[in-house]
Amino acid sequence: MPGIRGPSDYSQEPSRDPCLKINAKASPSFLLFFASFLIHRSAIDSILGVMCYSVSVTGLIDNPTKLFIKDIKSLPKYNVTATLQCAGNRRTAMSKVRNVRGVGWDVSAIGNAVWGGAKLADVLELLGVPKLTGSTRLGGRHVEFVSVDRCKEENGGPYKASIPLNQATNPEADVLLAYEMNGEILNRDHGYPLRLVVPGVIGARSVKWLDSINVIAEECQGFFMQKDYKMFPPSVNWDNIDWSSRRPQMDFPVQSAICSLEDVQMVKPGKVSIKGYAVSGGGRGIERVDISMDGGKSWVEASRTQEPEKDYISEHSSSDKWAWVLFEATIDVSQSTTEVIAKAVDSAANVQPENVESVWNLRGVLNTSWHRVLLRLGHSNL
Ligand SMILES: Nc1nc2c(c(=O)[nH]1)N[C@H]1C(S)=C(S)[C@@H](COP(=O)(O)O)O[C@H]1N2
Ligand SMILES: [Mo]
Repeated sequence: MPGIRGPSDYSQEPSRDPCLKINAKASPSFLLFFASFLIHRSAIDSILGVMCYSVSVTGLIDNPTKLFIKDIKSLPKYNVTATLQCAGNRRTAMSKVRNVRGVGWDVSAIGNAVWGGAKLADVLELLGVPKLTGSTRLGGRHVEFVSVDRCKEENGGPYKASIPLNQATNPEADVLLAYEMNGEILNRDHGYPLRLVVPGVIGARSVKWLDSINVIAEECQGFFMQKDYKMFPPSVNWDNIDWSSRRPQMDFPVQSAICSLEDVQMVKPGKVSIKGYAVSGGGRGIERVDISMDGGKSWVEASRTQEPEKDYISEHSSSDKWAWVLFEATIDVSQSTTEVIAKAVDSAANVQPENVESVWNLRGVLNTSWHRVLLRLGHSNL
């Protein structure tokens, strides 16, 4: 799979917290990227842990309280199929234009799963905050999620993020306090025992290992909201950056990537199958994916594909609201073909930008430029 170039024991990944045992294997197939994590934790561990665990809900609400997993599980359970995408997905291609800071992700800092849990809107309603509320009586307008993991960017404090209260209390936004992933208990890598899942929004806001939920007046002042994950124009550099001039990135833009070919890929002239994913943020589904072999002068439309027995790209018209769409096209590679390009269009007719230069930014986030894979022609008798 392109983007997973390191060994599957993750020894070349960023350093891990000691609590996180290696319990995952990289899948040989990108389609199974998220679905293939293996749970090695014992059942007893999970039962004991989950009985003691609670999340405190505090701040500008009338009834601050502590919620246990049983309280959260007593609310209606929803299964939401949603793609989590790191804002740094496809950063490596951006760093080829000019240096950027951040983990060198290729096209695989993304995954799709069925998340099971309670809707945050139901949890807040249980505590007296009605659905579709913009502001509480005490002036709360944002909901902050604080985790148990400590990070150096917060000077040893916890990882945290917030979303607006009107999104948190909107049942249609499908924001979940998730305790399951793909029908299994959430594993530690993905936030056991409880994580936030904010569909359609960059992964950084889906806080894992929840410790507390605070209803606050202003958006969260944490590092990853205020000093990271903001979209700057190409003119901003580390000398003239003013973090306070931009708002935290929330929804992600329309994105697609070819996953069946390496960049650069040796191919023989003839029929070549192109497969990949396309997804857009903010609840916008994918309208279509176009493929070009002549630098964008002409395009053919790819078709949607579906993994057998997966319900996320069903016939249902809204199944791609939060989930990726897998696409496939067969192209005819001739001696003159040098590059294959994919670009997606979302339901609001937003299109991926043509060049990475136009979206370059110093943190290397949101590289949604046309995905280009270089081909190197081999001979049929090789
Ligand atoms: N507590 C906590 N939550 C977190 C993070 C973190 O470092 N700590 N990383 C965030 C980022 S940047 C991303 S992209 C997603 C990744 O989710 P995953 O590990 O389930 O793929 O988790 C988010 N939630
Ligand atoms: Mo991320």
